[in-house]
Amino acid sequence: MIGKIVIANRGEIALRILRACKELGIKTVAVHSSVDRDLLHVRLADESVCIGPASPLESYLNIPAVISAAEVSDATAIHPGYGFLAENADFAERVEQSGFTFIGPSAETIRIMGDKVSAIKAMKDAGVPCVPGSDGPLGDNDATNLSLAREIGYPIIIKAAGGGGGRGMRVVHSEANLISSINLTRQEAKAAFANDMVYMEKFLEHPRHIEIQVLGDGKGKAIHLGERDCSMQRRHQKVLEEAPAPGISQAARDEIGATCVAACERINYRGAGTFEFLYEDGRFYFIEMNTRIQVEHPVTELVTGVDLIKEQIRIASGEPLSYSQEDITLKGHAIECRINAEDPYTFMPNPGLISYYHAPGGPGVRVDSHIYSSYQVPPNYDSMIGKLIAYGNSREEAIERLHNALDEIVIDGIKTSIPLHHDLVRDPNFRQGGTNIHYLEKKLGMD
Ligand code: MV4
Repeated sequence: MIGKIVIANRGEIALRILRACKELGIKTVAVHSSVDRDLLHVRLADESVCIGPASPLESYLNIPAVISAAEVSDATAIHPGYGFLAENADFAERVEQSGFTFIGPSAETIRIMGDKVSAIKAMKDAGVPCVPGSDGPLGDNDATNLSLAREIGYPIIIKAAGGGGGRGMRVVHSEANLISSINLTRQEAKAAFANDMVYMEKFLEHPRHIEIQVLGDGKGKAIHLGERDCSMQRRHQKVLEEAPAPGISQAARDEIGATCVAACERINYRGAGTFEFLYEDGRFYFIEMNTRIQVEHPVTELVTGVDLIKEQIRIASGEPLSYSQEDITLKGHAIECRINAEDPYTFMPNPGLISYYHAPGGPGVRVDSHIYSSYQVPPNYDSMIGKLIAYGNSREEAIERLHNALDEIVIDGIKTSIPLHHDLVRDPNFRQGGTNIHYLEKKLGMD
């Protein structure tokens, strides 16, 4: 087993990784920016190294600084968390070249999934259902592109191969706008991602966003841990996630899960991963694969009983998976609210001093957060300051526990998204379950 891990992240996920390391008896090194000296995990880690100033480019994204911290502390592995360097193939490569273990997939896998055209090709070849589309990059022959779009049928969507997560895409409703939209998306993609490759898909108008969690051992064995419904979002920022997804039958879960497992086994996938699907009219359509641990991983942990961070570390240590597919059964229901330091309705970031914090509790309540009374939320990073996760034997019980926990939690001094969550848990359409990706923006009057 790995002996000492550099936690190359901050905030709640750094604390989550630290807790997993402590359970496994692994020593920890916190690397942090100058404004992050007082983070909870920095205080709790065995060692800490300041790797640069507040600016993320000079600290958490500074590859030589992170690798140097591993060298000076004599660590053996690096956990990237999510965001920052987590899906940077060059980082994974340099970590391994420097003699450390990258806790995640191979650099090659990260590179394939980072290019959405090659990710879709790999998954289509492995039998994963994809959105009808161009089956590869668009060329520059206008007549060919026009006839392709006509075959697929409008509306269609043009996406950048280097994009993902909502960046670099454009919907086209009629033939008149196709060529200009392709050209515009190509130009933007070239500027934003230094890659002007674009592709075409049928635009699905009212899908849900459902994703499958997988674990692979890197030696041809993989399992899935069911799905999460992440449809409650605004401007591509997830607001609330749940597992399992309302209305998905065990047969449908088994089928799409087995398809994802077969794809992972075929590419010798190593570590934790997520297959993102659009789900519409009872069918799954693959759009992207994430090669990291995700923010919303706790809902899967609560319904499966699997500690995903400990599994990531075991896999990186070369151990076999702790579970076979038959060991994975879903029990109960879990819902996560992302708590951001922001105005609940304008979503404007609102960093500052947390003058007082009181944590909620009781059966089925989990809080993944690094905040404490007198913690100063810095303005330099993502505004998420924690996650409140409720578990129950049924979805109804999870909602009631979430509602009580939202009543109990107190975060004074800054604005947070808690009032929005309070509104959502009482929303009849949310309580019904199965709302699509447009629901929240419609509710908030954004269109
Ligand atoms: C789509 C789509 C409809 N049809 N692709 C947005 C984020 C990126 N991961 C893919 N996205 C979408 N791709 C086709 N063919 C609608 C979206 C989309 C979306 C997807 C997931 C969650 C939220 C979303 C919000 C707007 C659009």
